[in-house]
Amino acid sequence: MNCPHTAAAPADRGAGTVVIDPMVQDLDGETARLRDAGVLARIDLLGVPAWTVTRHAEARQLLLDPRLVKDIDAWDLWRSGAVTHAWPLIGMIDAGRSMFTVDGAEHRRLRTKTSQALTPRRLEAIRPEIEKFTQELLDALEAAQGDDGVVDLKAVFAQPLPMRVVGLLMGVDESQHAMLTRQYKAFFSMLTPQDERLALLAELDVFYTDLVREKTARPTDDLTSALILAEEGGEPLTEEEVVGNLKAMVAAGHETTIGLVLNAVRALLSHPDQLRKVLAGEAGWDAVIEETLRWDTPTTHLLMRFATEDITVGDEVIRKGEGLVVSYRAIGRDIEQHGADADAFDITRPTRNRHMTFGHGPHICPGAALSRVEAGIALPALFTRFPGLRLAVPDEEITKLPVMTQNDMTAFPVLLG
Ligand code: STR
Repeated sequence: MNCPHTAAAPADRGAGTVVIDPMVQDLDGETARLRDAGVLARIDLLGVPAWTVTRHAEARQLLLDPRLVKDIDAWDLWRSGAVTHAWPLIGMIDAGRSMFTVDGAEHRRLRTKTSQALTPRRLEAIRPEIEKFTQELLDALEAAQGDDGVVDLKAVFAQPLPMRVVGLLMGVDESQHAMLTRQYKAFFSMLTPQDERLALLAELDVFYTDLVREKTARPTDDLTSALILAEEGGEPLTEEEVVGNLKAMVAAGHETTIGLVLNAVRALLSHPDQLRKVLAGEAGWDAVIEETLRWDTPTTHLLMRFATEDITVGDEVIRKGEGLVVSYRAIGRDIEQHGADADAFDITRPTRNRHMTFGHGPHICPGAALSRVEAGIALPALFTRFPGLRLAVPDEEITKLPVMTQNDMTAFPVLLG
């Protein structure tokens, strides 16, 4: 086995190690292998060993366990120098100080304003804007049809919509959206050489720091400005913390919702009986959204947490200093949680709301309600405007991007009908 990033010998990995494929050539096969490897499975991430949890109940428990932390300095492989910035996934963990990387009381301090800004009630205020963006992008879809009628639903619709929404929320000017889309695409792609990835992350840091300084000088009514302004009697966030939160919000807000919208469209087009039910009003769009979140999770693997003590899970022990990934795709397919037909897409499934795709515990996704609002607007608007929407290629020809943590497709060519 090739392990360029650690000194650990392959023999240390154990026989049951599932090697996560950076090219994402067989996501369903890999998910099944993870499930078969156990509740807690050993995985190999580009030569770096870690644990992953593959079951709903145990993940829920671990996500509430204060002995697991986000602080990279709790990772033996990092402290020993075995993992360095040469590892292509380091940017998923060493992402600066933010609500994504800090735990405990400090975490609450970093996160409170963001979660307050993203409650369903507060989001009602921007619903008209999301509807407007959606209509504009539906027009753009129509205009972008090639001579053969084919148009890429990803590039023209599913990708720009979440970027506009998170841009509006955080106060990122539209002139920067194409740059951010390009940078995040390169950040997530495993085809990007690591020196380029580190360079683009440094560029993004400069961009976000400039933005925070500008908002400090001239606050507006966006969430970035709110994060800068101190709570009455409270301690303000530092510049680094505001930058960290802003980075996390833009990265998460734009990448994951693309997956949710596209995966839902794909699931419906490949399950016409279920699409018919929704269009006939026999099932709601909320059912489509929740079942898509469970069945085809936007995040396949969430990196990473570290054990500050030995933690026993069934027959296995996560040793102090070892890393744990949460494999949300495998968790969504957990038979114990969702029944023997967990691999089937079924919007009428009784457990469809009982998924854990947004995580659990203190770090549960603060943008969950926002993504549901976005998908809840985008999906019905798309199928109302284009009731004859269909794939322009056979479903098997849709390819995944070479991204190890997100479930994202290269393109989604459709005919609007
Ligand atoms: C990308 C790089 C960066 O600058 C900041 C962050 C922090 C938030 C992370 C984001 C990352 C990658 C995608 C994540 C997001 C939080 C939610 C999102 C992991 C590392 C998901 O895929 C769930």
